[in-house]
Amino acid sequence: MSQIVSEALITRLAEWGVDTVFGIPGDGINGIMEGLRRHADRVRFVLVHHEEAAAFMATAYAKATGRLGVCLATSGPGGIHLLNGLYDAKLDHAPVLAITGMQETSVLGTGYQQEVHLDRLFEDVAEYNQMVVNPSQLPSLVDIAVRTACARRAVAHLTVPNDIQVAEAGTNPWPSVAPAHPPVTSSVYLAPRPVPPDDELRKAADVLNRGQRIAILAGIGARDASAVMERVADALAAPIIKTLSGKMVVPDNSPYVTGGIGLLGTAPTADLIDDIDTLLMLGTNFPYTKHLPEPGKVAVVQIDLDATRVGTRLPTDVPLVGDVAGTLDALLPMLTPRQDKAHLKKYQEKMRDWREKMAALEAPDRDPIAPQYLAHMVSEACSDDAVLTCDSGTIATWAARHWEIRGRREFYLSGNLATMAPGLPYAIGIQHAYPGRQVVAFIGDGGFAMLMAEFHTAVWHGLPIKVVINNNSSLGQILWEQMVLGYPEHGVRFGRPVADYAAWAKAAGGYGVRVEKAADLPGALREAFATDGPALVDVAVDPNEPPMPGRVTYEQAKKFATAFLHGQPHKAAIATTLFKDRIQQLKDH
Ligand SMILES: Cc1ncc(C[n+]2csc(CCOP(=O)(O)OP(=O)(O)O)c2C)c(N)n1
Ligand SMILES: [Mg+2]
Repeated sequence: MSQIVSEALITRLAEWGVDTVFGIPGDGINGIMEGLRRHADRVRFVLVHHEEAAAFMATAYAKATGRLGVCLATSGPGGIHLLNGLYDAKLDHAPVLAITGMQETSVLGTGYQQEVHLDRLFEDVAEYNQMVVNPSQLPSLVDIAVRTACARRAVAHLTVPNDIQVAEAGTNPWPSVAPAHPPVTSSVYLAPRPVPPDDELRKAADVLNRGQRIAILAGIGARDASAVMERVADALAAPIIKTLSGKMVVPDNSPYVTGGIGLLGTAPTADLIDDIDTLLMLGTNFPYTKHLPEPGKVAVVQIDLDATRVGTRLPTDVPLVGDVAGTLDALLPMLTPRQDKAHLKKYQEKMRDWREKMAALEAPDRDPIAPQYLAHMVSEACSDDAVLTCDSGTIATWAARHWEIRGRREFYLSGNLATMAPGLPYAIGIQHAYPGRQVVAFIGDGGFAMLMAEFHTAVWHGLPIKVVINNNSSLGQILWEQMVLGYPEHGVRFGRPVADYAAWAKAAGGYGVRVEKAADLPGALREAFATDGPALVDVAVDPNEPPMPGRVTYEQAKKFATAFLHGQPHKAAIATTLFKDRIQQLKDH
């Protein structure tokens, strides 16, 4: 039996090392599904419930493994559903290939059923974006698409019309008129690991050696550089600040770490940013420039693999384009180790205070359950090599501050798109990549409700993910954002009756439990985490617990008060929470 084009597509992906494709079939990709069926021994198809989730799974797979993630959707609506997940990949630089179907070539342009020109729709999201119109374009277009996705750490998109999918592989139905021949290509890609030349390193070393009060700002681009980064921090007596996406790059209990930056960051980081004269930026494109030092106030050395990112956020004195670990290895011997560690010690003291303050907020005796306590207990329940996935929302603040990076733990969320709902599909994608590892989704009730059907996906694929819902019955993050603008909350609390997510977990064939009392939480988590299959713990937390910035500004407090004056509902409960924290803080001093 001769091969169809879809087989050429799938077997070439297998040659690239692709073993998993997440997606949903449809009449626009029946040929591709046949290709997958014929080669199921090499590439497994993971059926899911929503294409958006398939794209999130491919993105998480790519983020966690560093290898290509692949998702598949039918023509028209299926492809449209992929978009949000693909933008997540684009903005967080995850290499992802999206494959979609297209109407038969004979009807294109006739307004045929489901005729959506996905190649045009994906123009903005995809770095490489092609419709296959001739069988002889494969496998070359697969090679170019995959290589582009890997090299640019971006989204590539191939859309294949129905008739081409089932045409005989390698044939060309048309007479060739130009002196052209399809190129014969290879399924090869080698990641560059550049290290800047000595004279550039020397310039960076000079700036760093001159610095009196230095900080390191590390992003996810520094994830393989953790050991050498700590040695550099030691030599320069420089505390390390971590972006949220870069939370996993250095353990939270490292003596150098001052935790996160920005609204969900720590007070010591905010103080440090005000204090420094020199900033060493490593593998980060942290976008909230308001939380960085005033432009021109500090000397900046920035190391990034991507030349387009160096100098993007702050005026940069010494740009270094290179692999972060390799560049730091080469830079370290040029640095003069400090004898005076006072600057570092000052922030180690501040971090001791901050950790005590966070521990006080994790108090188990609060009722309703404090989200900080929940995040802390999840951290306690997780193994030292657990992977935590998280959603956008207040949930990200709780995870940033109260879920500890230690051992080989990893942490993933939608960093730059900051979309709701990736946590659950991320966990599924990562559990596929690492079957033996503990993978926990710590997510909001709003985010969970968006893609909750994927819990069922986890059950029938036998993926033992654990899902913990920080259930405040609201779009908590937005509630607090509205108040910080001085506006009373509006349209952010979910109505009654409260949905029973534990019942849904059970109905989907998994384990589910609802927790409403703090005393029940440790046992419930222990039992759920000990379950062989997928388990869900739905925890009712205090909806009136604000994710306070590390350092509250006068302006923020004033706006909060304005919202109160203008009719903020639940004033009493919110005031009690704020007041309780204040008392706790006073007690600490
Ligand atoms: C797809 C999408 N819609 C809306 C938003 C705006 N948004 C950001 S966080 C948030 C609330 C999320 O609610 P939930 O998942 O319950 O988390 P919580 O903030 O309550 O912890 C919203 C609506 C978004 N980021 N993404
Ligand atoms: Mg919520």
